[in-house]
Amino acid sequence: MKRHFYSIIFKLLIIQYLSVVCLCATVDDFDFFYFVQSWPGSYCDTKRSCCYPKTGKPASDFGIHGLWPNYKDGSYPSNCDPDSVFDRSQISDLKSELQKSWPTLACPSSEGFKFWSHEWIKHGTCSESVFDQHEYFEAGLKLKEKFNLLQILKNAGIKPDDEFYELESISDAIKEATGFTPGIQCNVDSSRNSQLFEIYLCVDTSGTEFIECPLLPKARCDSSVQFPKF
Ligand code: U2P
Repeated sequence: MKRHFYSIIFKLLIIQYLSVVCLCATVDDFDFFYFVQSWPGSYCDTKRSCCYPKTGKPASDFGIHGLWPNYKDGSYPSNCDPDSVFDRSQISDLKSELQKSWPTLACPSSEGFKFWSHEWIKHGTCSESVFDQHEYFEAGLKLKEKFNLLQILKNAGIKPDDEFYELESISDAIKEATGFTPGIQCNVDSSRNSQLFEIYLCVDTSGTEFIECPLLPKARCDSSVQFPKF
């Protein structure tokens, strides 16, 4: 009788353990998000150039590139749900905000749905434990509103005026204003100048709170970088 009792308790403990493991596996399927914003001037003045969206030239401001689930070891999941389709009707209420804050500069000129579809399918589907498609784009828009990166840089005397600025002073200005160390990526313009291209901030797995990055992307920037006009 006693043996039977212990066997039931043992089985219950196993079931409880397995349910905790399964829950963790579905909730914690990545470690943090990179929230990445691009400078349009640096996208456009490269050899490849760019195409303004059908709505016209975007504002002279950083635009969202993506909200990317990442692992602490630097790798990242992608294209996580082969059954997920991008449904543009689900974000029709966000369309004008997305066109303003998450614009596309890829050619040929478009409304933006192709870019948003790519970001959802490649990255968003890896955060389906947190966000559905609408919530994913809404989260990106809300994160952008929390910090005005361009204003932060301007306040530190760093302006998109084709001048060169120390990479360290760009990073320090953002750290000072946001409390978090940014990742900075550069690209090169058609004259091979290293220029400020993308700013990475990290966000917790709920997709709402900025955090210190567990890992910064490796900067491929010169120590002094150009901040092109746009
Ligand atoms: O850096 C070039 C492209 O690689 C993808 N990328 C990079 C780092 C990372 O942590 N996650 C990631 O996805 C981006 O691809 P995209 O989303 O543009 O297809 C980035 O542009």
